Amino acid sequence: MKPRYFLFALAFVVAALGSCSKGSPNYSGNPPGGNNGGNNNGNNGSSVNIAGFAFSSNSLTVSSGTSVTWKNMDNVNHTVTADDGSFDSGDIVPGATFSHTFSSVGTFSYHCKHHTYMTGKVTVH
Ligand SMILES: [Cu+2]
Repeated sequence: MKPRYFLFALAFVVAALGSCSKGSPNYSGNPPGGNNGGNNNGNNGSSVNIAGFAFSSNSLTVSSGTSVTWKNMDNVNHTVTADDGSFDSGDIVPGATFSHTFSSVGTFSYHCKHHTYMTGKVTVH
C-alpha cells in the first residue's frame, strides 16, 4: 500500500516537472546588444590635466561651443592664460579647476604665467 502510494506521488511530481519544463518558453538568455556604449567624443566638454608642469593634452581640437576644463594635479599654482589675452584663469590652486567655453572658431595658444615653458593650444572648428 504505502510504497505504491509513494510511487504514484513520485510519478505525479515527475510528470508535473516534465510538463513544466516542456511548457517553459524558449528563453535564450541575455538579450543581445544591450550596450549602447559611452560616447566620449561628445561636444559638451573636454578636459585637460595639468600635471608634472605640463598640459596633458597640449594640442586639443574641439567643436565650437565646447567647454574645456583644466584641472591642476600639481601641488603648485598654475594658470591657463591665452597668448592673445582672450582668457586667463588666474591662479589655479592645487586640485582646482578652470573652465572656458570656446565659442569662436580658431586656434588658441595658451601658457602658464608662472612657467612660460608650459604651453598648449586649443583648435576650435
Ligand atoms: Cu605653471
